[in-house]
Amino acid sequence: MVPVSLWRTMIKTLDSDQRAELGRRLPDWHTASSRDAIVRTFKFADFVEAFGFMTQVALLAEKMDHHPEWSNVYNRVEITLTTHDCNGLSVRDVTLAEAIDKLAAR
Ligand code: HBI
Repeated sequence: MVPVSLWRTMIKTLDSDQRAELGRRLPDWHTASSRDAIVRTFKFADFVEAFGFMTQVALLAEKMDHHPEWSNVYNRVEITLTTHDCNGLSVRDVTLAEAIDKLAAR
């Protein structure tokens, strides 16, 4: 068993091959301008739809132990993903972004 303190330091930022793949794997996301992160804005019919989506993402994030930075204004939800444990984009962000895309497509 790897201790949790060590596990957290084992996560690495994406390499250049993985970054080159981002456009294909996550076409609806863009990279943030000021930091190593990805961003997507979701728009829903109304606040209840937006908040329902956020509730689903929150449960998923807790299950994955990987959490979004986000903001909500009425029917819009902006999600930023980055990994604090490695101070940049990691596979955890890509995995969570793909799972969020699936939720949004339902
Ligand atoms: N969420 N976005 C994000 N980045 C992290 O590094 C992270 C997280 N959720 C939990 C988590 N790390 C744990 O590994 C601890 O660092 C709390």
